[in-house]
Amino acid sequence: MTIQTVATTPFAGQRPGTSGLRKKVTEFQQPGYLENFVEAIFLTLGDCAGRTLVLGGDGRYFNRQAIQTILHMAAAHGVARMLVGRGGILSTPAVSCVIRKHGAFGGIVLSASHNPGGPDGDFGIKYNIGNGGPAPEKVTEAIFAHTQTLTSYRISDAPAVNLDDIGTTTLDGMQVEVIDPVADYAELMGRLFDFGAIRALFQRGFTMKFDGMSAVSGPYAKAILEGVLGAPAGTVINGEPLEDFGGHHPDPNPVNAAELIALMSAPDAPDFGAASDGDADRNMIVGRGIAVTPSDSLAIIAANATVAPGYAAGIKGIARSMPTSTAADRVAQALGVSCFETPTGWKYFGNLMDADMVTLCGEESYGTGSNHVREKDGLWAVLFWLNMLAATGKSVDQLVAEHWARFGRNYYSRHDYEAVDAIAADGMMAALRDKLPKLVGQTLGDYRVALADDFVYTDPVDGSIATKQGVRIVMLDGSRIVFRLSGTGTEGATIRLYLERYEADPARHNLETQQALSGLVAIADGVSELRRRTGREQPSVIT
Ligand code: VG1
Ligand code: CO
Repeated sequence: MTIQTVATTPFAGQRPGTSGLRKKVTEFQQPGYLENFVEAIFLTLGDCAGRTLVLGGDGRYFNRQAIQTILHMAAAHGVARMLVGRGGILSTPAVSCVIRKHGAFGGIVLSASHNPGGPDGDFGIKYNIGNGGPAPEKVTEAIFAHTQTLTSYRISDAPAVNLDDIGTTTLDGMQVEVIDPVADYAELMGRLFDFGAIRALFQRGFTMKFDGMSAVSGPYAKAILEGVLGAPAGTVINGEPLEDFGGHHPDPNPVNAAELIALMSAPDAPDFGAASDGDADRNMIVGRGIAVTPSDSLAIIAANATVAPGYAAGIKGIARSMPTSTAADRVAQALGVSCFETPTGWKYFGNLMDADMVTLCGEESYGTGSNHVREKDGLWAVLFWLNMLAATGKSVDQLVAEHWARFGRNYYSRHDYEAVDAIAADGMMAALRDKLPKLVGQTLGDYRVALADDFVYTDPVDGSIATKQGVRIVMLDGSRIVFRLSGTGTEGATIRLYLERYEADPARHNLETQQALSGLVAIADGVSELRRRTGREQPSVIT
């Protein structure tokens, strides 16, 4: 044995946020920083003898180095077996899939997801539990508590493990199995969707572009779309994972995926466009000249779910994060199934899926998924859309227009104010919370306030309670304004303002979104004093 015990002191600020610990790469490069957090994970897990863990990341800068550190610490903590993606690569949904398929005890995902990468970018780490999903708050809080008190970490000083060839080696008695990062995931997709119908669609000349944004979805999309489904070579663009994402900001929205949006608006646009994020759990769906909002995408998938073989028996229920539009609620009602409203972050969906209360889940932040794994899943959503297009013979814009005609349209937008002064942002939220009791019954612009609160969630399965999950102002007609502070940013504070307005009348389904929401935007600024308090005239990003 070559296990070293290294003395260390706690770092402040290692509390996991919405989706794990995310910091600047430079912060992670401090000696002991990553090691402390990983030690805290192992202290939380306890005895690891006989256990299997899964390990992989989105390939961003620092990924390879972090994988080696974690392997050497896992060996020092007596883990029996580690399943690692070749080259240290595994998308977030693939980690979830591999944990479940191989009955692993849990897994570690290295990603800062949609945050930029490279030496000056961000890095992240999170722990997933045995159901394949992000650790619930009681686990992340236990990890955080350990980060504040630990005094040493344990690590093997054996040489680095070869990660580039599939096969099994040992590291201080621990088995390291390097696996194909795509195989298990691709096999699962083949069981959920009608690959025959999608293959036939491509054979008929259907055209598509999938933008991997030089992040981890590329290898998955190439293997499945161009490989298994026979889409022409070149269907996947920016398909090589790069350590700095080729300078892309791998967040699939119309602002960051401008290249794809331009392609889809050109006269010779392909039939279908899609993009994914850094760790491949997000998706953007684009038709000719139309980007589908993630909230609508969830609702449309729910309404058409039975076209996919994996969902032919119908869905049990839907869950959406609180700020996500209520479009899915209308579908759930029509289907006679339950719809749950959870706090932001995929970890809140896990219990509902484990208890078989919901099949589909979604977030307005370009996240959609189902109980096939316990993470949101970008390529899964793209395949679902392909399956719908193949089964109905309709175009994206036709499916969207017909959905609105049947259920009405939920105009929806999110305004982000990034890297705002943290004290100003906290001050704004505190002042808003103080105002809430007085808002109910007031008339604001064209609206009457029906409900104003700070969202509290009681998990229906284990009764755990999450407080302060976002200030919401709900109008009598169901229109909503929601304010939250981001839990994934690494600079100052990011204020997210979510806006929603329902329109039943098909004659008014083609308004420009920002125009349709301008009344709510004015009310939001009036109530929060956002502009005055932050000194920002405009959001940094509108999606
Ligand atoms: C954001 C999104 C949230 C998502 C989270 C992780 O969190 O709003 O819906 O679950 O990112 O997504 P926040 O706290 O910054 O609003 V990912 O693709 O970065 O794992
Ligand atoms: Co992501």
